[in-house]
This record gives sequence, structure tokens and C-alpha cells, in this order.
Amino acid sequence: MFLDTILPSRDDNGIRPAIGQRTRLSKGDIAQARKLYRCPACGETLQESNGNLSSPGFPNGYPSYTHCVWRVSVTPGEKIVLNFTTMDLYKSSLCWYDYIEVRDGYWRKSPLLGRFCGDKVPEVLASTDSRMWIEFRSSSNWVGKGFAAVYEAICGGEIRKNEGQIQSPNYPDDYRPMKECVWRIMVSESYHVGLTFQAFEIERHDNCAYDYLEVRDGTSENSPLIGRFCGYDKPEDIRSTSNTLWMKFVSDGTVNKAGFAANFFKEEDECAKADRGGCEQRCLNTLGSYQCACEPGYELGPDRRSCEAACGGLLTKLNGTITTPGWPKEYPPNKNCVWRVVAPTQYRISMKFEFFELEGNEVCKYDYVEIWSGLSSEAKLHGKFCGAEVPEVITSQFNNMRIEFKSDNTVSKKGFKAHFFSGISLHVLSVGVTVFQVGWVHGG
Ligand SMILES: [Ca+2]
Ligand SMILES: [Ca+2]
Ligand SMILES: [Ca+2]
Repeated sequence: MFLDTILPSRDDNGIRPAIGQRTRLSKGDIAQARKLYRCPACGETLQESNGNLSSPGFPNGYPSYTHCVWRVSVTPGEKIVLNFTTMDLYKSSLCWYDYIEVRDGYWRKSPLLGRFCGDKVPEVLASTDSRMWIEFRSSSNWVGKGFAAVYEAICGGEIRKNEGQIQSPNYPDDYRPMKECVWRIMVSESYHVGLTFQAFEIERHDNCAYDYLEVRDGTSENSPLIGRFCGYDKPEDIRSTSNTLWMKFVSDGTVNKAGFAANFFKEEDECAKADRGGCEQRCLNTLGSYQCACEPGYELGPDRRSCEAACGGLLTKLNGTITTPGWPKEYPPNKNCVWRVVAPTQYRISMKFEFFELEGNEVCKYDYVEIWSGLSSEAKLHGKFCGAEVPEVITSQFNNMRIEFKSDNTVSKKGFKAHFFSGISLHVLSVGVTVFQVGWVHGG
């Protein structure tokens, strides 16, 4: 309970204006706040999806030295279309004295869409994004009408760009009911349109009868249907057959979700071009890019284009041959090959080099091969070899062997060719020394 002490006098209709913050900011509060923060004395921020604005005093002229700013802000993903319905300002050269300026953005330095005065009604203006800045200034005291305009938020539209993002209106907040947005995407000729979804949440229905996103392969609603999507699973990547893609988002009267966000971009099949993307062996086209690949037994080189012989691997046969990659040609630079030879327990593995030629001398700091007994960190190093001297036959301690070949980034030689043999070890001396002779007993 409170007791009125001071009351404003009644207005012309006999109603006392509300003061203080009883219901909302009063006209007096707003005028005070504007003065305090040096805001324009008129204009406002408009956030509805449509509305109107006009010069002070419209249609009975406007006072001199007036400054008004209107900021129109609609939901992200929509554009603003501004339509002047009346234009009657004092006319001057370059609209020097009285004018209205419309800018494509949220502030006074956004790109200028137009500066107007006189009595010619401007053409319809549209923003590229969801905000518009409208500024009115007068120097003269004009007895004409002033100006009036209406605006409307629209979604969708024609997009001629090679890449960009498309969102449902108001994304990532819920879309509004009863929306229909149509986008026509057009990228450079001879390309395709690629579309990938980052987020997707549209009211679910088995046949997408309520809300949906429809995508078609072409320029119109009669083009071949790629899909009608709803629910919470992101649709697969989409690729058009030509350079156009048609999209329509529809929401019904109830249940709104976050909507969708998708990137579009120009896509080409690099693998269909004459140089197949520079791939030496295989070319795999992807949306927005492509990859090279190699035939079995080969792997991609450091340039991700060429293929070089693969190397290393797990060998479980009792005997076989290993060679440096590219054998009998020079091995490639920057290779790291690891072979692991594993034989049954009781067996020992022996490695005999038939040919050996690596860059380097005793130090083996450029290219080298290392032979280890055992596969773990406790493995025993039998030797680190380089140069042109063929190493002696090496026999493993136990039933496995690890051969590691490394080449640095310059100077390549022919490499090596080596044979390995596995056999059961024989204890021939009473002290238990394991002696091994190549090919003694072949396991079976
Ligand atoms: Ca709905
Ligand atoms: Ca591609
Ligand atoms: Ca080298």
C-alpha cells in the first residue's frame, strides 16, 4: 500500500500519466535518459519482424535541428526490407541540410545504402544481414510531411557466393512458428554446390509433415528432390549436380526447435581433371577437397601426392626376404621402416644380408639399419649398420627380431636385401650356449 502525495495533472483525456517506474519507463524517464547519455532525441530500436517509422511530427512537418536514429534488428538469418511510403524533406544539394541515411549494418559507419532528401520516394532497400541503421537529421524547419517507412524481415533469398553459411532464422535460438524461407544458392559455373551441416534440430515427424528442410538439386521447387529432412540427426553431406541448389525451410504453428546451420561451398571433382589432382596413383574426391591414395604395397610420400613403396610390417613366416623400399632402385629419403619377425617359441631367427649399401660410414648418423633381439624396450641391439660393408649374419636371442631402417632427407643409396631364416635352437654345449646354424632344422 502506498499513499499518493504528489499527482501529475490530468491530461486532455482526463487521465493522469503514470510517473516513476510503476509500470515501465515513462516518457519523462526516457527523455531524461536520452539527455543523460547524449542519445538522439528520437528514434528507437525496432526488433519486431515488421514495423514502421517516421519523422517526428509526421505528417505535419518536423522541427529544425532534429536528430533521430532507428536501429532495426531482426532475427539472425533474416534480412530487412525497408520501403519508404512518404518522402517529403527539405531538398538541398547532396542532401546537405535535411536528410535520411540508411546503412547496411548496426552502426553509423556501416556501408551506406543511400542518403535521401526532397520528395522522391526512394526505391526499396534491403540489408545483407539482420540489422539496419536509419538516421535522420534536420537543419530546417520543414512544413512538408517528413518521411514514413515500413520494414519487414524476410528470410531466404538468392545467394551468389562461392561459400557461406545458411541458418534457420533466429538460429541458434528456436525458430519462429509459421516460417517459410527459400534459399537459392548459386556458385561459379562449372562447379557443384557442396553442403555440410554443422547442427540440425527440427521438430521430428515420421514424414516431416510439421517442420522440415527440403533440398533440391537445381534452381526451383520443381527440381529433383535431394531430401526432406527433420528430426535431430544431421543430414549427410549434399552435392548438387550443377552449380545451383534450392533449399526451403518450413515451420508450422507449434513446437519450435533450434533449427539448422549449414555451410555451402563450391565443389569440384579434382579427380576428374586432366592431372587428377596431381595424384600419382589414386585420387579420391571429397566435398570441398580431395585426397590422393596409393595401391596396396605403396604409401603416400611426404608431398601427399606421390606414392612410394611401403615398407616394414609383421613377418611370421619361417623364412623370407626383406628389402629397403623401392628396391632395387635407390631408397626414398625420410623413410622409417620397422620389420618385426616373429617365430614360434624355441625358434631363433637369423638375418643374412645379400646386398648392403646405405649412406654413411662408421658413425651411421644419416641412414642406417638397426637389428634388435626382442620387440620390447628391453630388446638387445645387435648392431647399427651403414656404409657399403655387408654385416655378418645375425641371430636373435629369442624367437623374435626387430629390423629398423631409417633414411634422412638427402643422399640415397641402393639399400639392402636380406634373407631371414627361423630354426629350432640346439643346445650343443654343456654350458648351455645356444648355437645356431642357418637352416638347421626347419620347423613344420
Ligand atoms: Ca513446429
Ligand atoms: Ca572435391
Ligand atoms: Ca640419406
